[in-house]
Amino acid sequence: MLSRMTRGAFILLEGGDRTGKSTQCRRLVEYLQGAGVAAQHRRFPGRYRTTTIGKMIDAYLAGSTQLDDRAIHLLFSANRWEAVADMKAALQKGITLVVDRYAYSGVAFSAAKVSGLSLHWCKQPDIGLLRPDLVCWLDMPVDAATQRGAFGQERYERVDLQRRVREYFAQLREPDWLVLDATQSVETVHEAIAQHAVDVIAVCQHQPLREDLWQKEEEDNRVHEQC
Ligand code: NYM
Ligand code: MG
Repeated sequence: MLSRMTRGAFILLEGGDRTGKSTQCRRLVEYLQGAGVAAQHRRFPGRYRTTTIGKMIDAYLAGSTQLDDRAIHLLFSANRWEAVADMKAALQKGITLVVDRYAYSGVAFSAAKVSGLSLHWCKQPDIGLLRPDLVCWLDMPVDAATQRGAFGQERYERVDLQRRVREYFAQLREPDWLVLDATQSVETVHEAIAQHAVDVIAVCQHQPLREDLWQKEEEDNRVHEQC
């Protein structure tokens, strides 16, 4: 009998700093594995930090190097592009990827800087990347996030910037995002994410991978410009 290959789902958790993304990613991977679903945790710039690009990002975030805002933006994007082959291979093997941050963080953080990079400019290098099957936005007021442990130690962990990051996430939000009140308990947030994740895993297992992040929007813009 021919067995049909099934693919894993690309589940993304996004949000500002200290909103609980890492905790929720770990909880979700544990839950899925416990339910017999092959699942792995990935994070940006995280796991891909071992690359030359990843190390440049690390040095920048730690404050030990300075870079032009555009240059660091492109490095974050390049760090996603260099991970695509590995992510696709895992998904095609049937492994569900639970990913901590992605291109939405890339755009929201760069656009939030005082240098005023436009949303449009920031999106360009990530157009055509793998598109997540589910985006969970862990949202909470910045004042509550800053009260959580160790806030302020890294570049970008400033209240004014985080407020603008939150506004940009709101602008990037698409209708199918799962928006979560991240001030709720770990368990409450986890249950909502887990329920949606299970549904999405079932729905997308026979669908092709989507390699068209922000592509439709870009094409619509072009048509609009030609009119
Ligand atoms: N960050 C993360 C960006 O500025 N652009 C990106 O593309 C990504 C993926 O890195 N403050 C920022 C957001 C965070 C910082 O991430 C480090 P984390 O998940 O807080 O370690
Ligand atoms: Mg952080």
